[in-house]
Amino acid sequence: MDRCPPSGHRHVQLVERYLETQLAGDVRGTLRLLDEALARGTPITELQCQVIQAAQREVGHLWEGNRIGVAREHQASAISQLALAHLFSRAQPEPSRGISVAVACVEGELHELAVRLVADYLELAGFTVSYFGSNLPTGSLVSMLEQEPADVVALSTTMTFNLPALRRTILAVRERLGEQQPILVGGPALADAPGLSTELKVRTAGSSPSELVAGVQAVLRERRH
Ligand code: B12
Repeated sequence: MDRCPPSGHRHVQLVERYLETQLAGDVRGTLRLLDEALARGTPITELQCQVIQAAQREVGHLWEGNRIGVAREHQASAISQLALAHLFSRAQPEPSRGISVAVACVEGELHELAVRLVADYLELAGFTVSYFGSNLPTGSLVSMLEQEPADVVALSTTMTFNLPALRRTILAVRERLGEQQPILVGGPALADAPGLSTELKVRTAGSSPSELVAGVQAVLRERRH
């Protein structure tokens, strides 16, 4: 499966055109760009990872530098959300691995696109994904997992100020579902908490499709030992 190189990759021009149409608020133009790339044989994971994810990071830089306002960022991100759904509907998932993964942002975390991508990557790689989106109250997650257990729980945290919520969620899941429940954590905030995974006995994983799949496999292997 493809890795997700941060820069200097072969889709630089496509990222520029995607950004341009996205920032112009041109929904159909953005989807057309993706369809044209698909018709040229570009793999869907490359479009998700090396085009849409790369463009979103650039949107962040523009926003941070006050070169676009909040309304433009919201519009651009909404277009990327639609673009991901568009690609998902065209993708052919790998055969089922018979492994279920519950995917959610911790309580208070609003960065849904990150966790949407995680869910899409895993689903297309053959995992059975239950996707719970952003800002999931901890109690609701735990009740849901009691009703519908998942082989792996994958939790996303973008903002550093949501790390206490991540900690609470891990502790609540372990309390109600047992110490053996495999938990995978990820998202930009984890870079600010290097000791957290060892302390709470969870596993972190990177952001590319291959790193995510390897993360789920590793956390399941660890449970068996
Ligand atoms: C869009 C956006 C928003 C939107 C989100 C809308 C949506 N539907 O998702 C909204 C407007 C809600 C928002 C709000 C805020 N945001 Co914002 N946002 C962004 C932006 C521009 C893009 C995010 C995105 O889509 N990234 C693309 C995703 C796909 O990439 P990713 O996050 O790296 O995800 C990958 C990995 O992290 C990993 N991963 C993620 N989760 C998991 C989980 C597991 C288990 C694993 C293994 C891996 C994994 O895999 C993912 C897929 O490959 C970023 C810029 C950026 N650099 O990302 C800022 C950014 C993250 N936001 C930022 C800020 C400051 C905020 C606000 C505080 C702003 C405010 N003042 O209100 C709030 C906080 C809201 C909250 N409580 O969570 C800062 C954070 C800086 C920091 N670290 O402190 C950033 C970096 C912008 C910036 N450069 O300043 N934001």
